[in-house]
Amino acid sequence: MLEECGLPYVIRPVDISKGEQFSPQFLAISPNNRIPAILDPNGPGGRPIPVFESGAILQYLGRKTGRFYPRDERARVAVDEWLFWQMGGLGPMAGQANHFRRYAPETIAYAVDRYTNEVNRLFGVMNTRLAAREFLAGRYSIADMACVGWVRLAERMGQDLAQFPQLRRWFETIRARPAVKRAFAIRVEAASAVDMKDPKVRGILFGQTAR
Ligand SMILES: N[C@@H](CCC(=O)N[C@@H](CS)C(=O)NCC(=O)O)C(=O)O
Repeated sequence: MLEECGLPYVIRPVDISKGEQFSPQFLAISPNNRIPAILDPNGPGGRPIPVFESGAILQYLGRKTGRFYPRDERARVAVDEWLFWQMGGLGPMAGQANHFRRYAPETIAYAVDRYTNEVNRLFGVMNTRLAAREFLAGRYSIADMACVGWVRLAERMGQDLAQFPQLRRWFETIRARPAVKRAFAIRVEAASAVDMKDPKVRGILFGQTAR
């Protein structure tokens, strides 16, 4: 969204494998100890504003810039539907599929099947939706931006886009956008170096309870 809108930004990596998401400074911005979060120095009234949760960030930037988030109520409802569909469905289910397929200490067939099938079902819902329109809510919007990252990782969730021709066409269209190319090219070196088998890392990421 930042690339699409040409907004200047600085990436401040939060190393969640080292527990940086629990620092008081980060929790003041993102009380759920999760990334992403933003700090807009030029928020409402010219004062800084922190925003956490990717859907809230996208809506905020959409309202701020007037781009990719239509003002017309019917069009906005359609964008919200698909944005919340991602936040409550695709994101969490794909996250769990990824977890049980790649990170669970032993293979639990029931969990792998449950979440792999659910991602397959959700990809099917998108595929059907995209048969009659170019993008999820008609025109390219923050709803597409919210979903594309998970579709990009289809293989990790045991999915083959060949089963979903409309979804693949949508993905190729979005991936060809210059702003998306720039965003997908961003690499945070420390992130690729994390050893997900390290017991310390696993304890921080997968052993969380209430604090
Ligand atoms: N619903 C959140 C999900 C964010 C999320 O799950 N972030 C993960 C990384 S992909 C995280 O920060 N994990 C840190 C932790 O579990 O402590 C959103 O859409 O912003």
